[in-house]
Amino acid sequence: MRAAIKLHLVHLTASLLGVLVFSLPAVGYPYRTSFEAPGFNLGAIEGQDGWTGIGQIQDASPSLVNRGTQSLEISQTSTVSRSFVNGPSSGKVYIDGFYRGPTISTLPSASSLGEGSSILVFHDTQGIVALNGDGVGGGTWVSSGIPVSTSGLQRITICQDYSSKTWELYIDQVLAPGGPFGFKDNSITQFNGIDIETSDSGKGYLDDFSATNAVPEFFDNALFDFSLEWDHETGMNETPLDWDLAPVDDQVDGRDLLELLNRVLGQ
Ligand SMILES: [Ca+2]
Repeated sequence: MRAAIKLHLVHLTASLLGVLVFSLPAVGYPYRTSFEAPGFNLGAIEGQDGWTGIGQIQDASPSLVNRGTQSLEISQTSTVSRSFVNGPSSGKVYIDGFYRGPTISTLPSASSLGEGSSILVFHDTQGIVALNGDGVGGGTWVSSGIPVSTSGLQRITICQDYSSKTWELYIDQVLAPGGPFGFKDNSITQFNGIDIETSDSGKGYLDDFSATNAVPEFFDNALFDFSLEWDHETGMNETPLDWDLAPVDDQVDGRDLLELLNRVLGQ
C-alpha cells in the first residue's frame, strides 16, 4: 500500500513511508471529519479515528480552526498520516481540507521523494507548488503563484483522476494554473492514503478534511454544460469572452456565466 497524497513534503524516504503506511489500521473511504468531539479528543492524534503520527488535536488557536472548536495540529518536523481502504481505482477522488503549514526554502528533487501520486509543497518565496509528475517517479515543480498564508487557513482541494492518472489543484476554490498534473508514480492505482509532513520552520494545522467522490460544493457553479453557449458565442465571431477560468470540458466558472449573461443582455 502506498500513500497517494503528500502535503508539504520535505523529506520522506521509501522506507519511512513504508513504516508509516503499514502501521496504519484499515479505515474506510469515503471519509469526512472536522476533528471535533466526540470522535476526537484534545491531545495526541496517534490512534484517533485511524490517524497516526506526531501531532495533536488542539483548541488553543481558534484562528487555526475552520469549523467547530478543534483542529489537527501537526508538530514541527513531523508527519501525520491516514490510510484508506476501498478507495476507487478509477474515476475521480476529491481531497479537500483547510490547511496552514510551515514553508520550505528549497524544492526537493522529485526523484528523492517516496512514492506518491499528488504532491504539493509550501515554499517561502514560490508559494504553493504542485508536482507535475512524470508517472515514473520524477516530475517538475509548478508554482501556483499563490503565496502561502501567514495567518489563516487556506482551502486546499485536490481533484485526482485515477482513470487518467492526473490531478488538479484548487486553492481557496480557484483552479491553479498549469494542470492537470501527472501523478508522480503511476504505480499507484487507487487512492489509499494521505501524508502531511511539516518542515523545521513550524507546525501545520488541518481542519474540515474530506476524501470523497462527492464534488465539493464550490464546484457547483462550474459543473454545468456550457458547450452550446460557448459555441454560439465563438461561432458569431464576436469578441471572445474574457474567461476568468479557462473552460475545461465545457465547464466554466460562475463568473464567466455572469459575463455571458451580461453580454446577452447587452450590458
Ligand atoms: Ca474543526
